[in-house]
Amino acid sequence: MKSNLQIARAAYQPKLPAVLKGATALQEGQATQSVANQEDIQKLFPNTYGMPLLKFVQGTAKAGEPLNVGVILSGGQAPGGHNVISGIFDGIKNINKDSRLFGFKMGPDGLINHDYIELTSDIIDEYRNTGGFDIIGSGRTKLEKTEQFDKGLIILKKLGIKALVIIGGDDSNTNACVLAEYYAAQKTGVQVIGCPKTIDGDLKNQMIETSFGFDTACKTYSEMIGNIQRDCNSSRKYWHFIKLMGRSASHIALECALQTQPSYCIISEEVEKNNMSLADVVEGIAKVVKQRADKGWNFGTVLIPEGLIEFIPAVKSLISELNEFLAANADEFAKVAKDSQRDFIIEHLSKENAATYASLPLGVARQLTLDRDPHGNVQVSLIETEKLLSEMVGNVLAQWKKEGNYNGKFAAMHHFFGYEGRCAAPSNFDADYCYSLGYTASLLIQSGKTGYMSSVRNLTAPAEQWIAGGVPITMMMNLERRHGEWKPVIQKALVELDGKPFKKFAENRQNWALNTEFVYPGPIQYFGPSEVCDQTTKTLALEQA
Ligand code: FBP
Repeated sequence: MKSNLQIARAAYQPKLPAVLKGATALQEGQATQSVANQEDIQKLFPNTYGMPLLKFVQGTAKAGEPLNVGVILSGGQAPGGHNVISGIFDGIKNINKDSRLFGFKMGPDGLINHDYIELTSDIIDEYRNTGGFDIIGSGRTKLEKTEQFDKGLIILKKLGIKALVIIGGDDSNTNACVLAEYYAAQKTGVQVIGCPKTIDGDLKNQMIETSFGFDTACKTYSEMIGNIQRDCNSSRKYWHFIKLMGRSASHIALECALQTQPSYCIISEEVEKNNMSLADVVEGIAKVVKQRADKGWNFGTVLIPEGLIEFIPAVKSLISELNEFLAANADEFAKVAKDSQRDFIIEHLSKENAATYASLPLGVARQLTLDRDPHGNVQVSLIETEKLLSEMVGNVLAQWKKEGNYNGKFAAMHHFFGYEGRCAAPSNFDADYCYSLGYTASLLIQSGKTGYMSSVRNLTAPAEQWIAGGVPITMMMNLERRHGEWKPVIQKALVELDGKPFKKFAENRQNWALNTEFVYPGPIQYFGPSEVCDQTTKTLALEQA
């Protein structure tokens, strides 16, 4: 059964850039280069390196051949994935009504294991403008071995698939790039196109203004933070420590801070730049708790980016040595009994890193030695930083109390907002943006392109004026250490400390800390005036201002 909102939402027709509504032609821009390590990246991607930027402009109508297309949802869920798929579907059907779309199930595994479903109009209509990735499911398997590519090719050929669209974040689009290169080198005739997804907001650059899902996820978390702030401003007895998803970059925490004006917000990139220790971070929070207590306010909110721990320089150096050590000594480490693992690690690390490791609370230290995800990332969502920080703040305050420097009350509540927002029904912005990304992907496929990411820009203007095209994925690549080896990967976009969103936050945070200036944004609105329903994130608005 569907709610009335779901029924109304299913009928929503996402907006498209004006240029995509009629016949299009492709305009080629300048040849491109990778963001770093140009020579190495060119050597690794001889067939897909240096391609030009692409932009769709008005063209003349021509009959299109039917296209069979495959699609994969890859990595963490992000609101709007279903609209990318419906955009591809409508795009290829518009090219030729006999075109067909196949969805590979549960991420890249579906391609390797030949587990797929044909996405017909009945299925697509069920999922238009809905959140989640459940239409075909998602997964994090890394596509990197030629056996995987060859197995995938068998099913692609069997289904007559001309192109595969990989909807994913930086790691998954890295997969898309590697696959595009391999299929081009093997002259398979199969194209690969990427679409920029991730709530984390760290897949962005000049040509990709934002990844989809960031808008809806941040608005959903900000609604919940606002509700908590209203609660804590009503009872005035708790400090709420709220951890927010965002594995590496702090874009989500920053955007939520701009939307809700909390008492305190940590930005990991600033912690790293200022070479702060965990104790420094804790002291920063404790000072604000004390300043507010001096005013009689024993309440407030602290926003914590999920990736914080990896940005504390001492911990970062520890993780990088641990990664190398664990990659080289996996078998030996697996044989060590659980209760001896801590000592084993301490014995084998350099003196400085061993000391950092020994100073970490047991749970955090243990998490750092557990399995990485398939892309080599520490699974930071499993580290309870919100509890760790509040406990440490409590200790500092207790000490200050003993010394007669603090006279307040400190009671903490903990929250982790991540999964609550990743499958929310997409905001109008994400519904429109995703649909346009999918539609653009279908046109890139028709134009015979491979190794491109679908790009829709000019996003703070009305959708009519958005610019659609493609950006070579190799342009975003650099080399990074993964699992103890140098690998080509898409460069992550971290929060820029000289960027407008951070500056706006930095100018205001003192005021938000010392004067309760909470904002309660309320829930996402789908129907109503444009200034209520179609606003972009503050991050995007400030970046484009
Ligand atoms: P992507 O980078 O794949 O978009 O995933 C982002 C994310 O939501 C992070 O914010 C979070 O750390 C991670 O996924 C959690 O992953 P999982 O759902 O696999 O536990």
